[in-house]
Amino acid sequence: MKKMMMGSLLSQSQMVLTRVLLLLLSFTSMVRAKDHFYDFMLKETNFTKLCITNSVLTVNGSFPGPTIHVRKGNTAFVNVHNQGDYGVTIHWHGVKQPRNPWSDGPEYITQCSIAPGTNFTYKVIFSTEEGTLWWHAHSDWTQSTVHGAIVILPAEGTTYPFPQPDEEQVIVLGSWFVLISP
Ligand SMILES: [Cu+2]
Repeated sequence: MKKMMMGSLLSQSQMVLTRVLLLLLSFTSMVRAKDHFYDFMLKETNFTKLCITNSVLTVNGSFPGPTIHVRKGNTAFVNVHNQGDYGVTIHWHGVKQPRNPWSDGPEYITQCSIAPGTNFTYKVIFSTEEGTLWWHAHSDWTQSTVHGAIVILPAEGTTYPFPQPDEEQVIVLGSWFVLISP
């Protein structure tokens, strides 16, 4: 009897262990190679350009902000942490995102702004896009400093419809606003 109880206890613990292992395996297979994860920290940062220092809203302290690198058919999860003073959203310019408008980003059209001290994770689905697009804040003047490039390479195993360039360089053009007192 005691032997049987020991045996059933052992098989129960083996079953629990097997379930835990299966759960871990299913979790790791859910994190696909096609998924990319970014953290965007929105915060005020001092920048000096044209001999003038301004405190401007930036992503991860850089201006322009970080470049997102994906392949056609990939998905990017971008967790935006708003450590600034104003509500803000991020728009993924030119990304069609079929049946996923909730991550498009226009403030008060598809979502409320991300309030200071809170965060929001965008699920950015790249379906047919290829080439270089950009992302930008979609809240009043914030887009003047909160923006960056999105580089979308062809799907794995395919190429652009032109010869491979010797080199690629991302250039982001932006404005630097200066307040001039009368
Ligand atoms: Cu736009």
